[in-house]
Amino acid sequence: MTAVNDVTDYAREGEIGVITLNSPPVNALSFGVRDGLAGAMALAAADEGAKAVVLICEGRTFIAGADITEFGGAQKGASLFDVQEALEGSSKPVIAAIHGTALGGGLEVALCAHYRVAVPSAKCGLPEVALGLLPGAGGTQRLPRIVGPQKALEMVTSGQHVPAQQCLEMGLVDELVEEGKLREGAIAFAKKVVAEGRPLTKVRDSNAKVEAARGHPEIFADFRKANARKFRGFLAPEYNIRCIEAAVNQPFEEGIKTERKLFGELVTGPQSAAQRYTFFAERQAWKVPDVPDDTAVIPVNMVGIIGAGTMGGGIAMNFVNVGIPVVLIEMKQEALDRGIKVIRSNYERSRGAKPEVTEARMALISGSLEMEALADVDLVIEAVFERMDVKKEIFTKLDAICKPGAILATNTSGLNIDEIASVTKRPEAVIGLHFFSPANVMKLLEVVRADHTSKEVINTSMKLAKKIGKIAALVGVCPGFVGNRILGARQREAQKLVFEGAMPWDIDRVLYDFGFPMGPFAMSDLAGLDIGWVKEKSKGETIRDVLCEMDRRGQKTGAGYYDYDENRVAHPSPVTEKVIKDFVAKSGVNARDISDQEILERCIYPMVNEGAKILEEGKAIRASDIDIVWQNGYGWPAYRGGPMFYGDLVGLDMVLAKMKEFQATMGDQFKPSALLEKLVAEGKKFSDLK
Ligand code: T1G
Repeated sequence: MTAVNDVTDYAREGEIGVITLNSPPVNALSFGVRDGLAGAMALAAADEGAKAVVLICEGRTFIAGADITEFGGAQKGASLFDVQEALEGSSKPVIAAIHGTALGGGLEVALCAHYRVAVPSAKCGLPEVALGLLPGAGGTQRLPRIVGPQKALEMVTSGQHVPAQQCLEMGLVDELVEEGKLREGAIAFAKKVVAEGRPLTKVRDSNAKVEAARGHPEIFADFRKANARKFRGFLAPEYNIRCIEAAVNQPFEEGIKTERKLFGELVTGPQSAAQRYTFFAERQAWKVPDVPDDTAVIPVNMVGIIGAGTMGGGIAMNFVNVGIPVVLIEMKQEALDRGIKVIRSNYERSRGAKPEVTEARMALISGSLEMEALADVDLVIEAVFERMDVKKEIFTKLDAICKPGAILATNTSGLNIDEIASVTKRPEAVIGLHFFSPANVMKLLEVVRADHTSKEVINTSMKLAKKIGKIAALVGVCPGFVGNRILGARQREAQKLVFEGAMPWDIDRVLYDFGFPMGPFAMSDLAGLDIGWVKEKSKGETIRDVLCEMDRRGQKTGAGYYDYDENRVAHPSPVTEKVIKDFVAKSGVNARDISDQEILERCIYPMVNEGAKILEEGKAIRASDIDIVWQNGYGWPAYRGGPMFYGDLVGLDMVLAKMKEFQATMGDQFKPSALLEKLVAEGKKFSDLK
């Protein structure tokens, strides 16, 4: 065995040369790995005893892509293309042995081998699109030559990790070997290739599938049309499509040039910078500096949920989905029955639902009208309506009923959890688990740390969040926590802009074009303008009051801020316009023309400023956690990173200048946060904060 470098070694087993990479955590194609591969291939080529070469990785996975941390830095070491040339151009068969996830550049390396074998648990994919990129090492030209253009389009625009069995069926791998016996299986396969004198198949030369698609531009037109809504605002999906088109319409080498040109445009652009930032931000969010990863974890084998309404039901589904039984508590039998019925219909209506799976999950749900039924659960999540007195009453009872060591959690979306905890004798067991509606769908979980919450309870909650498939961020207790607090800043300005002359549909259009799935007024119409509105008490004091008094309560009444046609499509409303103009005129405000740029700045910059205040107060660990909250809970477009990333992008000096300008003309609600002032004074960014 020869150590080529600190992450690569070369050995010979009989007549087979074996290159082994070992570069934790995921054998990413760092310059060290590239150098190692180039060096090992040279050794294998010179090794007369080696009739074939197996490329295998130690650790949890085959190469999981280019080293994302190297992007934007100076290129060092062997180029990936040279490494691929050495593999594909080898005079000896090269077999890639895949376990874990062969992703991005990793799959592109494997596609330069002459054969690929995998264990059944392996997966392959080209997920670069999730980083705002495209497979830049020949993946968009080689993949369609094996799986066909249609499947290649799906794989490069979804970034899906395709299981080994499907890869075998698509021809992406040539053989599945026994689980846990990859090395032996790969060497045996290599010996077979040598013994049978199999050809040095180069994927680049397999043109049949791309040629068959030539003259069928409808493949791409239909694909674009079918995914237009999903890809809206993102550059990378379209660039990936163009590369697959090039694979069909251009010779291989020309296609590679097209791929490199388009890759270059993406990797230097702001969208990929934002999405690469998000990749690391999502991984950082799990890390709590003062709660070491090896902090004790409380076993959670049974969960109690108080309230079987929309939130309670959705929350329950998360736990039974991973096999954790749930006890649902309600006040009345019909409410309990209704709640369980809704859960069942959610399962039955979900895509690809299997009756036996639904039954197994429903069997894990039991209901009771007695809180005492929660005596043995490991975690309770209270999900009842937002009234402090009701929450306190429940937590007082839970404190008496629940076993020692049980976690007492509240799903409140903004009430003071320290106050809730104060009615118990075990405030260290109290934590906020703020799910987002629909709780079985929305990825985000705000884990809210109260003053006395123990590190065990925090670590357990973060680990549990990962187990139920959520993206969690640890936040502190303050009104609205992180997400709703920042939403408040935006909504406040959106409402005020209407008062100053902008129309709801102008504001929605600006935020929709910015990348949000929906603007605040369309969102209000969807939720219903009459949430919290009391007809008897309504005196037309706000525009919303007036609209509700006119029975314009949103989509459900066919009219709200917008008018809705028979297909529920929203249209700017002359009725609402008149209501707003009359209301503004009556209040003596001189309406004015407001530019799209001002609308954007007035809505977004106060969000950045509020985020800075949250960091200042220590209610979030890091700026990127705030961005993770907004991307996964409030529809902030991934290709813009999040409010804090966006603040850094436009320049905190610009944000500060605008906040001061607004403060001077509109008042102290625009007062810049001290942290924002400090960072600008020091010429720093949020991303510089450690
Ligand atoms: N580069 C650098 N670091 C990486 C990495 C990568 N490609 N992938 C993972 N890490 C780090 C990650 O930050 C974390 O670090 C640790 O590894 C474990 O990751 C030319 C341009 C492989 C499915 O997009 O999807 O190839 O936080 O927590 O949940 O065409 O990581 O511990 O310090 O995510 O088990 C394409 C990205 C790159 C795959 C494992 N490849 N990685 O998931 O662990 S672009 C990808 C993943 C490219 C070429 C192009 C996942 C995983 P830390 P983890 P996991």
